[in-house]
Amino acid sequence: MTDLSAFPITRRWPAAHPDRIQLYSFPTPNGVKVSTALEEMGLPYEAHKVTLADADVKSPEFTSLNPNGKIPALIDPNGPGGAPIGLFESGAILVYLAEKTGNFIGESARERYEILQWVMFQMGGPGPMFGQLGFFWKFAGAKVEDPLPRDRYLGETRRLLGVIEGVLEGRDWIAGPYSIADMALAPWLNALDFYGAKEAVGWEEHPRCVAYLDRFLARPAVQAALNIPPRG
Ligand SMILES: N[C@@H](CCC(=O)N[C@@H](CS)C(=O)NCC(=O)O)C(=O)O
Repeated sequence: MTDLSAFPITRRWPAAHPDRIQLYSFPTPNGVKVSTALEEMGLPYEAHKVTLADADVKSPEFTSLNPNGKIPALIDPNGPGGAPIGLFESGAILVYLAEKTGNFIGESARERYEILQWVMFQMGGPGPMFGQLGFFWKFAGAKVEDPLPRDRYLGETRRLLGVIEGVLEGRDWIAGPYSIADMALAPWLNALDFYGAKEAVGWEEHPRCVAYLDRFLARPAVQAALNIPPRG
Protein backbone atom coordinates (compact mmCIF):
# COMPACT_ATOMS: atom_id res chain seq x y z
CA MET A 1 0.00 0.00 0.00
CA THR A 2 1.23 3.52 -0.85
CA ASP A 3 2.64 5.48 2.08
CA LEU A 4 1.55 9.12 2.02
CA SER A 5 2.78 9.92 5.55
CA ALA A 6 5.38 12.32 4.12
CA PHE A 7 2.44 14.64 3.30
CA PRO A 8 1.23 16.32 6.54
CA ILE A 9 -2.12 17.12 4.89
CA THR A 10 -3.05 13.42 5.15
CA ARG A 11 -3.07 13.71 8.97
CA ARG A 12 -5.97 16.17 8.88
CA TRP A 13 -7.66 14.63 5.80
CA PRO A 14 -6.69 10.93 5.95
CA ALA A 15 -6.58 8.84 2.79
CA ALA A 16 -8.95 5.86 2.86
CA HIS A 17 -7.44 4.75 -0.47
CA PRO A 18 -3.85 6.01 -0.51
CA ASP A 19 -3.21 4.30 -3.84
CA ARG A 20 -5.67 6.73 -5.47
CA ILE A 21 -5.23 10.41 -6.37
CA GLN A 22 -6.10 12.54 -3.34
CA LEU A 23 -8.05 15.68 -4.25
CA TYR A 24 -8.39 18.53 -1.73
CA SER A 25 -11.06 20.85 -3.00
CA PHE A 26 -14.44 22.56 -2.83
CA PRO A 27 -16.93 22.91 -5.72
CA THR A 28 -16.02 26.49 -6.69
CA PRO A 29 -15.04 27.26 -10.31
CA ASN A 30 -11.36 26.49 -9.62
CA GLY A 31 -12.27 23.30 -7.77
CA VAL A 32 -14.71 22.15 -10.45
CA LYS A 33 -12.01 22.45 -13.11
CA VAL A 34 -10.06 19.62 -11.49
CA SER A 35 -13.03 17.43 -10.50
CA THR A 36 -14.21 17.73 -14.13
CA ALA A 37 -10.82 16.60 -15.42
CA LEU A 38 -10.71 13.64 -13.01
CA GLU A 39 -14.26 12.61 -13.97
CA GLU A 40 -13.68 13.05 -17.71
CA MET A 41 -10.43 11.06 -17.55
CA GLY A 42 -11.93 8.27 -15.45
CA LEU A 43 -9.03 8.38 -12.98
CA PRO A 44 -9.62 6.73 -9.59
CA TYR A 45 -9.51 9.42 -6.90
CA GLU A 46 -10.65 10.33 -3.44
CA ALA A 47 -12.08 13.81 -2.81
CA HIS A 48 -11.59 15.62 0.51
CA LYS A 49 -13.69 18.64 1.36
CA VAL A 50 -11.53 21.67 2.17
CA THR A 51 -13.77 24.69 2.70
CA LEU A 52 -12.73 28.27 1.97
CA ALA A 53 -12.74 29.05 5.69
CA ASP A 54 -9.29 30.00 7.00
CA ALA A 55 -9.56 27.12 9.48
CA ASP A 56 -9.33 24.76 6.49
CA VAL A 57 -7.64 26.42 3.58
CA LYS A 58 -5.09 28.41 5.62
CA SER A 59 -4.43 25.59 8.10
CA PRO A 60 -0.84 24.35 8.50
CA GLU A 61 -1.91 20.95 7.15
CA PHE A 62 -3.37 22.41 3.96
CA THR A 63 -0.59 24.96 3.42
CA SER A 64 1.94 22.14 3.76
CA LEU A 65 0.64 21.09 0.32
CA ASN A 66 -0.25 24.53 -1.07
CA PRO A 67 1.69 27.36 0.61
CA ASN A 68 -0.66 29.77 -1.15
CA GLY A 69 -3.59 28.46 0.92
CA LYS A 70 -6.15 28.01 -1.87
CA ILE A 71 -8.02 25.03 -3.27
CA PRO A 72 -7.62 22.95 -5.38
CA ALA A 73 -4.59 20.83 -4.59
CA LEU A 74 -3.86 17.15 -5.04
CA ILE A 75 -1.46 14.34 -4.38
CA ASP A 76 -0.88 11.69 -7.02
CA PRO A 77 0.62 8.64 -5.27
CA ASN A 78 1.83 7.46 -8.67
CA GLY A 79 3.61 10.57 -9.95
CA PRO A 80 6.60 10.87 -12.28
CA GLY A 81 8.99 7.95 -11.80
CA GLY A 82 6.32 6.16 -9.76
CA ALA A 83 6.90 8.40 -6.70
CA PRO A 84 4.13 10.52 -5.12
CA ILE A 85 3.79 14.13 -6.23
CA GLY A 86 1.88 17.01 -4.64
CA LEU A 87 0.51 19.79 -6.86
CA PHE A 88 -1.45 23.04 -6.56
CA GLU A 89 -2.70 25.70 -9.05
CA SER A 90 -5.60 24.40 -11.09
CA GLY A 91 -3.93 25.14 -14.44
CA ALA A 92 -0.83 23.14 -13.52
CA ILE A 93 -3.00 20.29 -12.23
CA LEU A 94 -5.02 20.20 -15.48
CA VAL A 95 -1.85 20.04 -17.56
CA TYR A 96 -0.42 17.34 -15.30
CA LEU A 97 -3.54 15.14 -15.50
CA ALA A 98 -3.84 15.63 -19.26
CA GLU A 99 -0.20 14.65 -19.78
CA LYS A 100 -0.51 11.71 -17.39
CA THR A 101 -3.46 10.26 -19.31
CA GLY A 102 -2.69 11.61 -22.79
CA ASN A 103 -6.25 12.95 -22.94
CA PHE A 104 -7.80 16.36 -23.62
CA ILE A 105 -4.50 17.99 -24.58
CA GLY A 106 -4.67 17.56 -28.36
CA GLU A 107 -3.23 15.09 -30.81
CA SER A 108 -0.30 17.13 -32.12
CA ALA A 109 2.22 19.65 -30.76
CA ARG A 110 0.33 22.39 -32.58
CA GLU A 111 -2.97 21.45 -30.92
CA ARG A 112 -1.24 21.12 -27.55
CA TYR A 113 0.13 24.67 -27.67
CA GLU A 114 -3.23 26.03 -28.81
CA ILE A 115 -4.86 24.34 -25.81
CA LEU A 116 -2.14 25.53 -23.39
CA GLN A 117 -2.57 29.06 -24.72
CA TRP A 118 -6.25 29.03 -23.77
CA VAL A 119 -5.54 27.45 -20.37
CA MET A 120 -3.14 30.35 -19.69
CA PHE A 121 -5.71 32.83 -20.99
CA GLN A 122 -8.21 31.50 -18.46
CA MET A 123 -5.71 31.53 -15.59
CA GLY A 124 -4.66 35.14 -16.25
CA GLY A 125 -7.96 36.55 -17.55
CA PRO A 126 -11.44 35.20 -16.77
CA GLY A 127 -10.34 33.50 -13.52
CA PRO A 128 -9.02 36.55 -11.66
CA MET A 129 -11.22 39.13 -13.44
CA PHE A 130 -14.57 37.32 -13.04
CA GLY A 131 -13.53 36.38 -9.50
CA GLN A 132 -12.92 40.04 -8.60
CA LEU A 133 -16.19 41.01 -10.25
CA GLY A 134 -17.92 38.45 -8.03
CA PHE A 135 -16.26 39.98 -4.98
CA PHE A 136 -17.25 43.57 -5.76
CA TRP A 137 -20.66 42.73 -7.30
CA LYS A 138 -22.01 40.14 -4.92
CA PHE A 139 -20.01 39.95 -1.73
CA ALA A 140 -18.49 43.38 -0.96
CA GLY A 141 -20.84 45.41 -3.18
CA ALA A 142 -22.80 46.99 -0.36
CA LYS A 143 -19.67 47.92 1.59
CA VAL A 144 -17.68 49.64 -1.17
CA GLU A 145 -19.17 52.98 -2.18
CA ASP A 146 -16.59 53.80 -4.84
CA PRO A 147 -17.98 52.38 -8.13
CA LEU A 148 -14.52 52.21 -9.72
CA PRO A 149 -13.50 48.64 -8.74
CA ARG A 150 -16.92 47.21 -9.67
CA ASP A 151 -16.99 49.06 -12.99
CA ARG A 152 -13.43 48.08 -13.75
CA TYR A 153 -14.12 44.34 -13.33
CA LEU A 154 -17.50 44.62 -15.03
CA GLY A 155 -15.87 46.20 -18.05
CA GLU A 156 -13.07 43.65 -18.11
CA THR A 157 -15.55 40.76 -17.81
CA ARG A 158 -17.60 42.13 -20.71
CA ARG A 159 -14.46 42.55 -22.77
CA LEU A 160 -13.30 38.99 -22.06
CA LEU A 161 -16.76 37.63 -22.91
CA GLY A 162 -16.46 39.45 -26.23
CA VAL A 163 -13.10 37.77 -26.86
CA ILE A 164 -14.56 34.31 -26.12
CA GLU A 165 -17.67 35.05 -28.20
CA GLY A 166 -15.49 35.92 -31.18
CA VAL A 167 -13.27 32.85 -30.88
CA LEU A 168 -16.27 30.50 -30.61
CA GLU A 169 -17.44 31.44 -34.10
CA GLY A 170 -17.46 28.19 -36.07
CA ARG A 171 -16.13 26.07 -33.20
CA ASP A 172 -17.78 24.14 -30.39
CA TRP A 173 -14.84 24.33 -27.98
CA ILE A 174 -12.42 27.13 -27.20
CA ALA A 175 -9.26 25.54 -28.66
CA GLY A 176 -10.87 23.26 -31.28
CA PRO A 177 -11.32 19.79 -29.74
CA TYR A 178 -12.86 19.49 -26.27
CA SER A 179 -9.89 19.92 -23.93
CA ILE A 180 -8.57 21.00 -20.55
CA ALA A 181 -8.94 24.59 -21.81
CA ASP A 182 -12.73 24.12 -21.70
CA MET A 183 -12.53 22.48 -18.28
CA ALA A 184 -10.67 25.63 -17.15
CA LEU A 185 -12.85 28.22 -18.86
CA ALA A 186 -16.46 27.03 -18.75
CA PRO A 187 -16.75 26.82 -14.91
CA TRP A 188 -15.91 30.54 -14.82
CA LEU A 189 -18.65 31.37 -17.31
CA ASN A 190 -20.97 29.38 -15.07
CA ALA A 191 -19.91 31.47 -12.06
CA LEU A 192 -21.50 34.62 -13.53
CA ASP A 193 -24.89 33.15 -12.65
CA PHE A 194 -23.83 32.49 -9.05
CA TYR A 195 -22.61 36.09 -8.78
CA GLY A 196 -26.00 37.37 -10.04
CA ALA A 197 -24.03 39.32 -12.66
CA LYS A 198 -25.36 37.77 -15.89
CA GLU A 199 -27.58 40.69 -16.81
CA ALA A 200 -24.96 43.27 -15.88
CA VAL A 201 -22.33 41.67 -18.13
CA GLY A 202 -24.76 41.30 -21.03
CA TRP A 203 -24.69 37.50 -20.98
CA GLU A 204 -27.59 37.11 -23.44
CA GLU A 205 -25.76 39.32 -25.94
CA HIS A 206 -23.21 36.50 -26.23
CA PRO A 207 -25.17 33.63 -27.81
CA ARG A 208 -22.08 31.53 -28.56
CA CYS A 209 -20.99 31.74 -24.93
CA VAL A 210 -24.51 30.74 -23.87
CA ALA A 211 -24.49 27.70 -26.21
CA TYR A 212 -20.92 26.83 -25.19
CA LEU A 213 -21.78 26.77 -21.50
CA ASP A 214 -24.93 24.69 -22.21
CA ARG A 215 -22.78 22.20 -24.15
CA PHE A 216 -20.32 21.97 -21.27
CA LEU A 217 -23.01 21.57 -18.60
CA ALA A 218 -24.72 18.82 -20.64
CA ARG A 219 -21.70 16.52 -20.18
CA PRO A 220 -22.34 13.83 -17.52
CA ALA A 221 -18.79 14.20 -16.14
CA VAL A 222 -19.39 17.91 -15.59
CA GLN A 223 -22.72 17.30 -13.87
CA ALA A 224 -20.98 14.92 -11.45
CA ALA A 225 -18.03 17.29 -10.97
CA LEU A 226 -20.22 20.23 -9.95
CA ASN A 227 -20.91 18.48 -6.66
CA ILE A 228 -17.43 17.11 -5.87
CA PRO A 229 -16.68 17.11 -3.06
CA PRO A 230 -20.26 17.56 -1.80
CA ARG A 231 -20.74 20.91 -0.01
CA GLY A 232 -22.90 19.49 2.75
N1 LIG B 1 -4.87 30.42 -9.14
C1 LIG B 1 -5.47 29.50 -8.22
C2 LIG B 1 -6.65 30.16 -7.58
C3 LIG B 1 -7.30 29.28 -6.54
C4 LIG B 1 -8.39 30.02 -5.77
O1 LIG B 1 -8.54 31.25 -5.92
N2 LIG B 1 -9.12 29.27 -4.94
C5 LIG B 1 -10.15 29.87 -4.13
C6 LIG B 1 -11.49 29.17 -4.35
S1 LIG B 1 -12.02 29.29 -6.05
C7 LIG B 1 -9.80 29.72 -2.66
O2 LIG B 1 -9.30 28.71 -2.24
N3 LIG B 1 -10.08 30.77 -1.87
C8 LIG B 1 -9.86 30.75 -0.45
C9 LIG B 1 -9.01 31.90 0.01
O3 LIG B 1 -8.55 32.69 -0.84
O4 LIG B 1 -8.83 32.04 1.22
C10 LIG B 1 -5.90 28.23 -8.97
O5 LIG B 1 -6.31 28.36 -10.12
O6 LIG B 1 -5.79 27.13 -8.41
